[in-house]
Amino acid sequence: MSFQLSAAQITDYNKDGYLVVKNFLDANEINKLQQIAFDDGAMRKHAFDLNDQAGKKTKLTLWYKPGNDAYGLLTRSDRMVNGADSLMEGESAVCHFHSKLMQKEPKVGGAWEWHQDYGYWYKNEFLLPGQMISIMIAITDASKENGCLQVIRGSHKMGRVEHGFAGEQVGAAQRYVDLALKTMELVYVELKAGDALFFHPNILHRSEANLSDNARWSLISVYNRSSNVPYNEPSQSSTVPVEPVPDEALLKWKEELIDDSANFLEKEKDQALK
Ligand SMILES: O=C(O)CCC(=O)C(=O)O
Repeated sequence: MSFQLSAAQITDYNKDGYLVVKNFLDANEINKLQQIAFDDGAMRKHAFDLNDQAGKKTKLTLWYKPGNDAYGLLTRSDRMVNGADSLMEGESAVCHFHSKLMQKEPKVGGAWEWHQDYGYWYKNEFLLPGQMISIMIAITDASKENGCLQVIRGSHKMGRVEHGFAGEQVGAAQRYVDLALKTMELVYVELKAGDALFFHPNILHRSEANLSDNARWSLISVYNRSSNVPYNEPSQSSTVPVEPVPDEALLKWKEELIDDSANFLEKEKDQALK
């Protein structure tokens, strides 16, 4: 039987704006993903740096079309697609907006300023944030020391907060972050490699620079419902239904290497970073 979130997990997500699923990938799956990711020429070729406010660089590679490579097979796996389907509002087909390989290198990996992902996607003119979701897979352990994600529990219920620019990133109005922190809990989401974090587009989150000796890598896949059409987004992927594959595909299928057919985002020619 394929992966299903429990009613209690769905209730927690709706209450908190995020949900951690431990051991979402088993040891063999995460080993395989690590081996591929750490030595992936296409990921390196298409990686770009994003400066935080302090000028520290955080490296990422972003693509739109999930294929038959290891990342695509994971993104299209029943457990990811069913998980997204159970947590997003609405009923139309689950589509893949984009995925990012986040490469926060030891000592140099920059911070992410406080923001809601919908602070970016609002500008793409998606109208229904509840019909979107991000799933982060920890490829390495993520801890306080190497700059794990921090969330403000329940802040997705505030709705969209005003965003301005913060370095090359988009940042939420600090006044609203400060007010949220008066009553809502700040949570450091520490993850083990293979754990998954589901998070709502309106949850306020950030991460600190990685000043440790250990890299922090993760894959973040974003899903959208086919009926939530963006009116200012050049990529077409977010309204194309995902073709799901069984969870076993990542280990058992003969996968291809990711290549340019994934439709990588090139920072120079595209301003919409997320
Ligand atoms: O992984 C991180 O450190 C931050 C990522 C993030 O905030 C995002 O992708 O929206």
